[in-house]
Amino acid sequence: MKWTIMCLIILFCAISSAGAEVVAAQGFGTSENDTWTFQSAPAPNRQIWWGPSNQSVGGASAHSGEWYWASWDVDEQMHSLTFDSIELDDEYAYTLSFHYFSRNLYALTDVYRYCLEFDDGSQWSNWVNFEVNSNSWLEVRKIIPAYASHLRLKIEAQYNGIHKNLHWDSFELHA
Ligand SMILES: [Ca+2]
Repeated sequence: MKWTIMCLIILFCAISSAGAEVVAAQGFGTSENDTWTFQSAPAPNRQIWWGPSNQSVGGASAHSGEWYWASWDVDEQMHSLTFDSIELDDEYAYTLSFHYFSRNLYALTDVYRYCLEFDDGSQWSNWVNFEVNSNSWLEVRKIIPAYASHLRLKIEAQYNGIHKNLHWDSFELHA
């Protein structure tokens, strides 16, 4: 009996540690783990701040490491990060997590949202808004449904105002 329980515990630990494997990550630094590539539209711009930063922008500093993706007063143009589609193996259960920091966004006029899609298509329709004024790093954590063949992730921001920010960091897909 004792031996059976011991075996079960060892098996559980093995499964648990396998479940912590990072499949893809992006923390905007120089880590070799930052393998999850993405497209930025427009390209990073330091006048209207949009891009990696290792400095305080609007009261934030990096959630992980020294770097994060910062935005500040991006004005009328839509800004987006589109992460490369990841093909999923149906042997595994996946969880996506990342963190965001928002400040003084305004629900009626601003765009501050992310979209997850689970196919390899090109439509973006499952938009979810961030909170408008977290003033701290909040985690988004999603269990990827079993039917998903791919994971696609896009983030959008459009807001005007020198007291407004929206930042991201610590993107990780676990299997
Ligand atoms: Ca980081």
